[in-house]
Amino acid sequence: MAFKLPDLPYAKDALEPHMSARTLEFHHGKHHAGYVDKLNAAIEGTDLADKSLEDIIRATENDASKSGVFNNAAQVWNHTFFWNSMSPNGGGKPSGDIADRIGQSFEGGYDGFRTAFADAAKGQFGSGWAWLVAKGGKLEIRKTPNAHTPVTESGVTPLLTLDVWEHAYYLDYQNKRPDFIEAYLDHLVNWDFAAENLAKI
Ligand code: MN3
Repeated sequence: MAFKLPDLPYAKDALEPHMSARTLEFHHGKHHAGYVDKLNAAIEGTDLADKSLEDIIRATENDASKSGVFNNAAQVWNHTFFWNSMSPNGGGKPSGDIADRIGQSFEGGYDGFRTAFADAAKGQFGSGWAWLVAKGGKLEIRKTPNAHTPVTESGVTPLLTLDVWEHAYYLDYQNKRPDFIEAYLDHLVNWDFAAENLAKI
């Protein structure tokens, strides 16, 4: 069964002015759609065709002969997770259980989290992703290059992500990745989604 491009969880202009409808037209409608199409073409007629997206990602991560499948499958997963990591009502500090966990996990509490997340997002050289993940009851930060994803890391549950490929911010912020990261943290980050992911563990 072929994978489908999921709808955005909000209108294309719902994240303006922090992320433009034009960015989402390209990023969701062209980039994410392209990963879905290439994944479907790559797995058609193979023994991966009836596997879940997560199983395809895990099965191909360390197989150089399947890097095309891995890259497209992981990018499909990462982008769907990224759209849900943002909300028109997002941004700012979390509350409730996730706020408590951040307080327990990062020196300096929310400010410590914010610095660590922004540093990971800024420090990812070239294309990649910054993540908030849960591991063994604590929250941690990850950065991953290109399509790589903590989905394959044992005992780790992704809670939030930020796409730091240039295609995520170039139309709105040009080369100013730090401004994009600030906008995500101040206005877009979806703590309700992070809380849902944490509650499923
Ligand atoms: Mn992207």
